[in-house]
Amino acid sequence: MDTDTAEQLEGQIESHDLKLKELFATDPGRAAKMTVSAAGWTLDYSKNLLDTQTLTLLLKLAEKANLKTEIENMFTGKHINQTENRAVLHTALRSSKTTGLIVDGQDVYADVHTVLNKMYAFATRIRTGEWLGYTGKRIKYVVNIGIGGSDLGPAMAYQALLPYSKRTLKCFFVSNVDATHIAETLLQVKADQTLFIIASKTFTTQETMTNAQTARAWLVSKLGEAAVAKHFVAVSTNASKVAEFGINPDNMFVFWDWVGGRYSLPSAIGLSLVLAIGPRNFKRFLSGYEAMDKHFRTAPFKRNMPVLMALIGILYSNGYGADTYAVLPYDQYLVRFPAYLQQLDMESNGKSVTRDGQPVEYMTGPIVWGEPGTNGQHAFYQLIHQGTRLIPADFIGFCKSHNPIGDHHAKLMANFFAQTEALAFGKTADQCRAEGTPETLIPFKTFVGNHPTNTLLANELTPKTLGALIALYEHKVFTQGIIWNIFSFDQWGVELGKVLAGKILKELNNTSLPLHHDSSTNALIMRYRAAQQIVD
Ligand code: G6Q
Repeated sequence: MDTDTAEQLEGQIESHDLKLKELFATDPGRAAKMTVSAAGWTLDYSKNLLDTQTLTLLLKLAEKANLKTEIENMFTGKHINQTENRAVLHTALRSSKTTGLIVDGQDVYADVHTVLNKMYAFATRIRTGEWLGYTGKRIKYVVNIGIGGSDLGPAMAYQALLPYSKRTLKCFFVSNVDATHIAETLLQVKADQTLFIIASKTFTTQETMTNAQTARAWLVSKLGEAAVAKHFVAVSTNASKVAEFGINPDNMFVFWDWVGGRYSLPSAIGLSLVLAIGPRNFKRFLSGYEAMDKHFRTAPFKRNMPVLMALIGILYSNGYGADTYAVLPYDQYLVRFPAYLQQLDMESNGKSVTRDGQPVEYMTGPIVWGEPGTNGQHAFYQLIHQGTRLIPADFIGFCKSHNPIGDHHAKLMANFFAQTEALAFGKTADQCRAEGTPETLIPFKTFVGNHPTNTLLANELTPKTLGALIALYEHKVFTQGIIWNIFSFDQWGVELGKVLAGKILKELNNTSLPLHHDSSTNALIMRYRAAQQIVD
């Protein structure tokens, strides 16, 4: 990050001490000026601690980081994932272009569309009943077995787009290596009507392969070995491992090493979603992504939604020292969206080394958390309103509901609008007094306000608006990574634990192996080993 500009930003924040109440009072046109629209979404960022000078400095940070060039580098397939020497081309997955992007000798668009067409053809066969299970029954259950990027995206989007899904086809998502996850799922499905999708880029991930083997053994125990071909398909980049598992290569849907796991939902990793919502809706989903991609690539930064959100995030992380931000979707269908964003943001920008391999001297990726409104209001909003920490929040809402029952939606959205108003403007001691609040209670009933929020509003949660929303956050995260001068597309931080777990697994399975860990880890393993001997 350009440290001169960052210092100027800090100075600006200290000397100006912006108050939202004053900013709104002095400029009646503030909301109109600070609202942008793109790809079916409107972002009102006026309730942020921003004035013209602050925004100018933030835009300078983007320019100093050569953001424009870096965006082009990503879209055109330069190897910007340098530590893995890979291009980063998830934007190609949702391009409507069918040819013309040659990267590393590969016609990326053509390959993408070949796989999409294969997914659509397969989904149609399942959905129309042309593809039957081994005993001749229609597929009624889909179990996606994957983890991380091969789970969170499809699980979130399936939930989000339930109103568009074929309700006679129920999808389950198994990720945890804890046997409870697969065991409880298998209790809810029937072997002869279940399709398992083994979703793993590498096809070596411990959790996924363990669950896949358990599912396979379960199916074979019910229907016999010959049934596997009709009930298992794979999504992977690793053809030989898929064949080794016993899945017919015809039933393998490929993707490529330039698709990062957490960016892979619009690739074949979205197969369960295509099965659920059908090819037509999946194409609309991709078109939403594409609309936001175009906006990000072409809009001037001061009207560019992902860039503005990124800069606002940097303002709070680096200027105000905020550790976290909350994502608060006012839509029950988006219940998994915060979890999805946690991976997207925290795995991408949870880095402390610059692209030159030096320790960073400033804060990078924030902690992301959240729950759907209005549930959060009855739980943690207290701390946002009256606690001691600054917690910027993104409020995400829709003008129309998929379930227009009575006045549920009006009530939901009344809360949605009320919360950002209350957070921004608070309630003064005088207002409390005017309501007759006893003097002793005034300190407790006062709201200082000045808590910043973004409001993201769309007409309706549709495949298209969901695609655009995901792309918005992807590009926000990308922009922040560029400004922080970190690599957003690797995830070396997940490796160490995996290696140690492999070693400890051997020690758990073979109790005669000596332990050479620290005294804490040794003692914990010994306690576990001892408990295995105890019979109740
Ligand atoms: C995402 C990460 C990670 C990955 C999982 C699953 O960006 O790379 O979450 O998606 O570890 O990996 P496989 O798809 O290879 O099983």
